[in-house]
Amino acid sequence: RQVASDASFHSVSFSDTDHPRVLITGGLGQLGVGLAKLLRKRFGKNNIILSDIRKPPDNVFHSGPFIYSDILDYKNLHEIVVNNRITWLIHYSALLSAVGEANVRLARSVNITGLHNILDIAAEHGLRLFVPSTIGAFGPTSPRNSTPDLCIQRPRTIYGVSKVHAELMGEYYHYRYGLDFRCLRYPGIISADSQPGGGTTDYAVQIFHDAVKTGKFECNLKPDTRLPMMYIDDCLRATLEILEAPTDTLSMRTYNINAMSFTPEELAQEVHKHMPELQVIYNVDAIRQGIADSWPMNFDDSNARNDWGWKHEYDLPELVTTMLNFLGADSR
Ligand code: AKB
Repeated sequence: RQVASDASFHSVSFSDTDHPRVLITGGLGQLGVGLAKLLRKRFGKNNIILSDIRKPPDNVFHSGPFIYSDILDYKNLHEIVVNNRITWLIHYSALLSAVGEANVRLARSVNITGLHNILDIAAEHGLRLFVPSTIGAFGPTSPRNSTPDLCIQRPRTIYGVSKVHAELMGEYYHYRYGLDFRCLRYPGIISADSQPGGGTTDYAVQIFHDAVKTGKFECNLKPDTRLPMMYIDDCLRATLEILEAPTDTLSMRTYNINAMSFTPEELAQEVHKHMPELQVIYNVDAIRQGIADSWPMNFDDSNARNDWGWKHEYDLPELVTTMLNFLGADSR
């Protein structure tokens, strides 16, 4: 764990030292690039470092600092934090719900062992740490309509179990070591220019791509499966807001946030208003359906609204119009 004395030679150089210096792990997933863009606007391009174990596409590589980081490699992570004088860590690396069930060992290692490295590094260097949690941190014995911040959490996916673990460990480190841990439970996030990977709520992204490309959509959940959802711009803004919230406004360290709840049928009806020719068929995937049936249908985010002023901007009609415009559909 020794860092070479000339390490700063290899580090990304910063022009603006007044702002936080942010490392985003899992940066090439659904949310990292969008969050980096938002944070770079606010804090300066060079203060935000995206990281992942994958090779970035050209446009991402040229848009600001990118670095290789493997959250399972403590030394690598430690060097990055030291060499780049990181002050905020945003931990997006995780396997999502459906893909986690297909690979429990890998999910356990990335989502739990990886988090332990992140927590230790954040505590050791006094970082502000943001870790997203999810509606998936609840389970069949949680109240589903509506689900408050504090209630029974007995998820039945490795993803959910790892996220409850992250919430509890982050809060424990906060109370035990003073770690500035901040956590939002995201609903299903819908984005046009970045694809989610292996989630149960992904149908609500796929429908737009298929509607525009082929005019046909095969849904892997039942038509009446209600889940909380949010447009990506709201999600990224909420993340920036909790990161910037003054400490004395936070009565908790883990908050539900929400924007809307809908079923596949309701989403399809809204898309039909713009594209009446869209064909939707239902071909239910038992694993995904089982997961969705154990998750909240409506999410109570009143604490986020009261404590630090959370307010969503996109509801269902706005979401559908925005997605179709973005994907270049002939919106009527
Ligand atoms: C998933 O479906 O696994 C994620 C989530 C709701 O956390 N999108």
